[in-house]
Amino acid sequence: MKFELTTKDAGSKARAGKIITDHGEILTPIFMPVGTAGTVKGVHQRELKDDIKAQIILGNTYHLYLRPGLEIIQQTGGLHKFNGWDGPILTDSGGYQVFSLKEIRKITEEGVKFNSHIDGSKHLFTPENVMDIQRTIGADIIMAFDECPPYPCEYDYAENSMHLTHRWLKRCINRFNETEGKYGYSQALFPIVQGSVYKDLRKASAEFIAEQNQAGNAIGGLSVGEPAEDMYEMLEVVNNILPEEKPRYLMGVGTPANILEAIALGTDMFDCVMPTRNARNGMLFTTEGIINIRNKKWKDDFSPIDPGLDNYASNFYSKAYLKHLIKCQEMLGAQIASIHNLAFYLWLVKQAREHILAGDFTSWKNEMTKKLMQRL
Ligand code: PRF
Repeated sequence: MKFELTTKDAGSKARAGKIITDHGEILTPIFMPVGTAGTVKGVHQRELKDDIKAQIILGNTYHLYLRPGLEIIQQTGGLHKFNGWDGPILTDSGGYQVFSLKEIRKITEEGVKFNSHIDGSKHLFTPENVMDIQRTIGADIIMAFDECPPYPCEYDYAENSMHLTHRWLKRCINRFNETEGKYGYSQALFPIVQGSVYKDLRKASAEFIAEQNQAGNAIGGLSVGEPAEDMYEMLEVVNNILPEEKPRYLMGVGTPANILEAIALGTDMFDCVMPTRNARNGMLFTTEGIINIRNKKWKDDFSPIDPGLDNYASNFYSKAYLKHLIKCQEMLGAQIASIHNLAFYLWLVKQAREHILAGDFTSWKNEMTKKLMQRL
């Protein structure tokens, strides 16, 4: 994997760049649709590619390891072959998912013992086996095994947890370096900064992560319930330390406004379930603001979902029709809404990139933020 920095914005820390993987190029800043179980829920690969114009999608180690399991994925030649998406893929390490299991997990120095949410069976994730599992899944970018502390979190817990994440990272890097990709293309490992909402911990973590000299770096432990201002403050500290010549990935963030602010603070990659999860509940992000499509005001609005986007689904279907589908819990409703919201997120980061290149990013961002968060 390689990263080229194309342009730095004069009025903010925003950057435009290009990530080059063996499965294709990614123009940054970028949003990555979440495909937890090897599928972006409700969206065909052809729609992802041609309608949404996704450049990279996510998969998740925890879910893929439990189902369909590594044997099937290895047998088919990796996740790209299995799901038919031949563009870049990133897998999260499973740590975050395991931690959200709460009652059914135990953290030790060795790793995390957990019970499957599917059948209760017992499993152990360690930094080593999580590297092996991600080698087998075969994503282009794989994530280190980390602990994401909850919010709020006492200083002592956050500090100990950060050191554990750092020790685990060393073990991840050792295993990663001892092994190689199984399917003939290369993989990059991104370490993850932690440290909760404590500036000195974030600084120490970012310094440790930067020293590991991997191809890119990630920022975890944010957007877990803390005020947005705290998240921006942590991002400022961390992005000042993480090397400029490598991509910075903010994990699990966020609203359109969060993403624009994080771009302004020098972040390049994002993922979040928000566009697809909210779509299934009828909440649409549009170029004019937020729509609750279940609201009766849309029942006879036959205008396209969002003529401000140039993709098929957002222009072909009317608001009234989508309201009807969602109201009746028709599968097609969830599909159209998911495609639309993802197309919007991809449009947003593309616009951000174009305004960074054009040199008017900050004024565009300020106008856009006001518009995007208003409810229509
Ligand atoms: N760690 C990992 N994945 C994550 C997070 C994290 O801290 C977050 C936090 N927003 C989302 N996904 N490994």
